[in-house]
Amino acid sequence: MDLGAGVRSALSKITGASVVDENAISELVKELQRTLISSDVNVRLVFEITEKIKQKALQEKIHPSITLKEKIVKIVYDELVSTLGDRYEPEIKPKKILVFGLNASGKTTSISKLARFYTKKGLKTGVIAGDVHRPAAIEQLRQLSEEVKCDFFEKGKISPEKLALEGTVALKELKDEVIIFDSAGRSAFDEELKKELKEIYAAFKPDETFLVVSADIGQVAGKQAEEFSRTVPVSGVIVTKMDGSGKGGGALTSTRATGGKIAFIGTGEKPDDFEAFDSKKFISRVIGYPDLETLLEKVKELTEEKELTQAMETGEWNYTTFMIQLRSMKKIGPVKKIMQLLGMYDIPDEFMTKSEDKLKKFEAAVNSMTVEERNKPALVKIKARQERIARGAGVKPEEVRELTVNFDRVEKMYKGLKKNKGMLKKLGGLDLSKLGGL
Ligand SMILES: Nc1nc2c(ncn2[C@@H]2O[C@H](COP(=O)(O)OP(=O)(O)OP(=O)(O)O)[C@@H](O)[C@H]2O)c(=O)[nH]1
Ligand SMILES: [Mg+2]
Repeated sequence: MDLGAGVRSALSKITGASVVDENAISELVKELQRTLISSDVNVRLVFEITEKIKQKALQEKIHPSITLKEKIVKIVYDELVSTLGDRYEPEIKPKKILVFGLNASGKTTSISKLARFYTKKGLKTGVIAGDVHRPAAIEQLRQLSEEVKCDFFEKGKISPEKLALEGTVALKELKDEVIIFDSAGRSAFDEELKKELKEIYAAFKPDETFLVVSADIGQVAGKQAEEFSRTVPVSGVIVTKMDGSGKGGGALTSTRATGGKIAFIGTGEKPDDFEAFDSKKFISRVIGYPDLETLLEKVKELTEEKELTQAMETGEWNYTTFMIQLRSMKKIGPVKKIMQLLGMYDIPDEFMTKSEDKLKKFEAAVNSMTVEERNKPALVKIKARQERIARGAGVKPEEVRELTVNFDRVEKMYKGLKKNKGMLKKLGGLDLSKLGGL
């Protein structure tokens, strides 16, 4: 049974039970233990995780609008998410990336996936064929780079350090912003591999380094991450073949347990079968609870409500709260009428005519921002950043500029409202959906 099926089956015991008592919780915990151990998660870690779940399930208070069963699903979700760590947020900026790992772990495939990923984010990308030992490797990378439409550099069988230097110069001439080096695999982590890796690292001077491991090695992934990071710094681990292995749980948790960061996961052979690791998204899929989305949505709304009220009260907006605001406005319909009802007549028309299309573009632009940009709206004023965001979102730079103008307006509007406390209260606590028919 794979991790998802096991966790789902364990949870179904709770969600199907007529009463959720200590017995039901013990049953859930036992089944979770079985399924985590069978996906090769370290036994000690399994007991730590399930003990926490048990404690929280028995002790934690719940929000009145959440049922006991929902609470338990949420606790299991939270605990598994926290075991796997934060989401990896790739920095969308020019950089050099070195990729390494043992034989057949999926390095070359992952490089083409990375190239597609950064190209989609609006950065011009090129790859260097650094696996000079296996003749077919160069051809494999050439074909993949054609498929994902990125630049490609090779120079046959010269030393990898020379290749790193010459490749960087050549690809920079082509105006490539992201340069990725494919290194040769070895069947074992031996002295030869260490030496070559160190030399490439010193010559190439990468900004990011990814170790590639295949999910089917389970817990061994953690050991490999540890070994490699003693030779060169490892900024993230790419776990491939998550689609075909029952040991993915072990590969992910052991990587985390040894201090590694999971950067991407590979979920198939095609260039798009790849995602920046997001433990929340991943665990949602594993849990697959039919109403999980609704439940998380409910919890999220409670949190968003809080964030929004906070932004309104402090007048401190960022692009995350701004998008929450725009989305909630979309839900409520004729905003202008409501605003007028509240005595606000001077709302700019562009702000009001948020057609579906524009909202989608704004949303795409916000998604293409880095976390820092979302939190520091001033950064989005910078022209180069606007251009990059636009490329990544597939919108025009003018549209990103328009977004910043709207952002400023909303911020200004709420700063104005802040002076008028009564009005702010009305807006904050207003269930505008009830006014939809105005
Ligand atoms: N199902 C699946 N297959 C994958 C994934 N990633 C890579 N593969 C397959 O794994 C095999 C090895 O991939 P490569 O990218 O050639 O591995 P490598 O690490 O570059 O191999 P060497 O250069 O020989 O060391 C290929 O058949 C890939 O198609 C994945 O996420 N899912
Ligand atoms: Mg390869």
